[in-house]
Amino acid sequence: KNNEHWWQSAVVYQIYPRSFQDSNGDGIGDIQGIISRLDYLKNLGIGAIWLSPVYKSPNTDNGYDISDYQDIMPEFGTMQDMNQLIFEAKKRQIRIVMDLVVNHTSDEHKWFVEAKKSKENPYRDFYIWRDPVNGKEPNDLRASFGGSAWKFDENSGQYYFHLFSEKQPDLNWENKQVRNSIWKMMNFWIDKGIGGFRMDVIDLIGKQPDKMITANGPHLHDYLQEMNTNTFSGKDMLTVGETWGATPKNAELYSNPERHELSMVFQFEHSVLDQAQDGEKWDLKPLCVAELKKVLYKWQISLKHGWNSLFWNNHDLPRIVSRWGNDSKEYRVKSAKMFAILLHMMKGTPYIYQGEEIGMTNYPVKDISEVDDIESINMYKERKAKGYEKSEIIHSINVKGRDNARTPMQWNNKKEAGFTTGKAWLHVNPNYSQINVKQALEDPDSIFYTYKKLVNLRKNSKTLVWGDFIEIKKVPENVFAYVREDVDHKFLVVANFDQEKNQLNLPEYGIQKNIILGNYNEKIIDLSSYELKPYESFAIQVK
Ligand code: TEU
Ligand code: CA
Repeated sequence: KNNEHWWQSAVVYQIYPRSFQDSNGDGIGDIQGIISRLDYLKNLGIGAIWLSPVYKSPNTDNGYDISDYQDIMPEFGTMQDMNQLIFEAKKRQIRIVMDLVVNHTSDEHKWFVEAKKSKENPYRDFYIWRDPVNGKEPNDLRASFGGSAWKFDENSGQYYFHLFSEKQPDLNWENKQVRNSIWKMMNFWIDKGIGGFRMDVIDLIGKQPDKMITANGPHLHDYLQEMNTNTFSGKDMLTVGETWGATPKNAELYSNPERHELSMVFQFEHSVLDQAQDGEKWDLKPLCVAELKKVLYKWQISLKHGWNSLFWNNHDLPRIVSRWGNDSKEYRVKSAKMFAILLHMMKGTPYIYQGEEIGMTNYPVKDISEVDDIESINMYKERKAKGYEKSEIIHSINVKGRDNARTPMQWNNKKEAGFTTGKAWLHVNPNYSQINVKQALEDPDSIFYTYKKLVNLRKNSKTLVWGDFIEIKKVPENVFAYVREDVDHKFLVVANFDQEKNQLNLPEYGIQKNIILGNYNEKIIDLSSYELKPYESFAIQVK
């Protein structure tokens, strides 16, 4: 089966520009810094960069609060730098996927500045305004970053709706003018030759706050089909929606090609498995590996007429090797490689988050003064006011806080890990002296080369892109084992999630020699009776 779309055999690399590479010594990553690292990404073999927002922003939420969609944040550079990035990336067969944040704008966006002026202003209905009810908020919807989702505006005596911070007012998608303005902005970027869009909390655009509906509103798919028709249709672009609540059923609605909506979505069913029942992300419970296995396998077989994304990390999630692996000196490399092999041999488009390819880890803080992220800071205030112990709140932040993913990329063992010649905007993880790109490139057995092999394998294997996924059930509970096969080839993939050994007995496979990837570099594996070492993982070409 030949490739229908480039993004079905490519691997995407996510860059959080603030923390990737600084080029002018101000301690903040920037676009020229990214350009200077394109050869590194070419070496890794990735086919596209998902670029977290670089647009003008007051940075309440580090760029996810946009004040001008068609201009670049000065700390990151100029529109010329952006044009150069698109051009230089294309020269290396790397597409640029922009972050589309259109559930809300910054309150400093000209649309909101106008809307706030008066109820009669032509931009008023670009946002969601409501009169007080009994002198209070219209209802008790809560904002993601704490407090009510309704902010009172003295000037007009009305509330406006914001699902994130009060400086991120939600756009009113029921207003056709809003939708047309967004299509226009999207086409401005499409005309620049970008490769696609990642769509921030896109499942919220059909919200109906009066009915307490925030995600999966009744018009969500209508709006996406209208977007497709008016912007990227027929242009073979990668469009991936961030949809926290997606189930396999609605994931198919988004990604079934016949529906002309999106290429795929990020679903987070696996990513909430260490969250206490009915709790928030900060309410912790240990991961049950059997549950993770069930969720990952369910998604692999559920999208008959759709397409999966595959990821462990992003700029909102703690780093996987610390979260569910083992970031100790002894097992960090082994477990990081296990995650890479387990995920990248599955069916779908894999995403690598900056630093994941060298096994970067979480960075624990001792005090809230070290924390940057608005989500963590607001939660700290809220829980402290409710009487939670400081130590307990800081522990939650160290396990699940978003800053864990935002510490600067570790390039070498020099000052500030080679990220900046100045003072980094956020602390650099002290382990940069051992964990950095330079060391990884010099070590043929590094995590980097496991990722590089996986990226290359996907580029050259139709079986990996299109082959069927078949679970192997007769294995220990904490061992993943599956097959990818088509008429031509068959891969067997095994991953031991435990720090303990586990016994594998697959007599039907017997002795195997064609081991294409493995984190213990075994040459021969007798599967009829094999003792898996801690975090051992391998991919074997059986046919
Ligand atoms: O995130 C959506 C979102 O809901 C996350 O904030 C998530 O709830 C939280 O991080 C728990 O992990 C997107 C962006 O990825 C995020 O960076 C933005 O803060 C948010 O939307 C608002 O734009
Ligand atoms: Ca800079």
